[in-house]
Amino acid sequence: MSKLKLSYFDFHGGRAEPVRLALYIGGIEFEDHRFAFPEFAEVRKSTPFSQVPTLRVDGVQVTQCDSILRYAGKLAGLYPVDAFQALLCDEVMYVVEEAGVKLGPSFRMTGDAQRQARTALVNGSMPVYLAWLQSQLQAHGGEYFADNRLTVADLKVFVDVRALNSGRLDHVPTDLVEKVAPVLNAHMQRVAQTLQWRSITPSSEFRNRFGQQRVLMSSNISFVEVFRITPHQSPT
Ligand SMILES: N[C@@H](CCC(=O)N[C@@H](CS)C(=O)NCC(=O)O)C(=O)O
Repeated sequence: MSKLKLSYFDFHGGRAEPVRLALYIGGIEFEDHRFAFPEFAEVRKSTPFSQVPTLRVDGVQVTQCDSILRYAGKLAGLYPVDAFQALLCDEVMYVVEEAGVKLGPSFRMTGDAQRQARTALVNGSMPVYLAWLQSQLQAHGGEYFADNRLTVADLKVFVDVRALNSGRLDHVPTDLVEKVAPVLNAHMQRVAQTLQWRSITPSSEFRNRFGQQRVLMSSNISFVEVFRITPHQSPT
């Protein structure tokens, strides 16, 4: 099996967290290289676009979080084989990614500028994409976004909704999701339960239930870590 090294900030959110969760759920061994924010200046020098996350696969460096997430999903049995279901999965991932891109510049702002930028999103594009996600979920059975089972799309939305609810994002009301798209909060709980179940369930039983094909190997993410929410913000 390939040797994997995932590099990203040491916090439980952002663009690498769904990848960590997918690998964790699938029992795929990987080096979880986390670094503190002040170390980023040095880390970025070794990346092609001065950005993270990056994944090294047998030493070959790969960028772009959704490409990495799809790869992790394939390894973990969390990405649809069916082309149409894969399309639905990709669509959801891209919508969440685009929302993150819109939010990104506000991390480099402070004070009034940040308040204005985020308030504009809260009153503009955020409810639109949250309501769309909710309608997608409902249109495809109400439990998962694609393939009638947990996929990487669910993990991407899970991390996003958890961040919006967390209070870590100044000027984003913690009840925004509940007001605009409450079904996403129920979905978040469902995914959280899956992660909890995974943390206490022997690998063979877990694979039988979730159709995993790979043998469980050790993982360096603990359940406690998965659910810890760090206080500082991501510089996405
Ligand atoms: N298109 C890239 C975007 C990566 C990205 O913007 N990463 C952020 C952290 S979450 C970053 O490194 N920002 C620093 C910068 O752009 O200068 C991806 O999908 O991975």
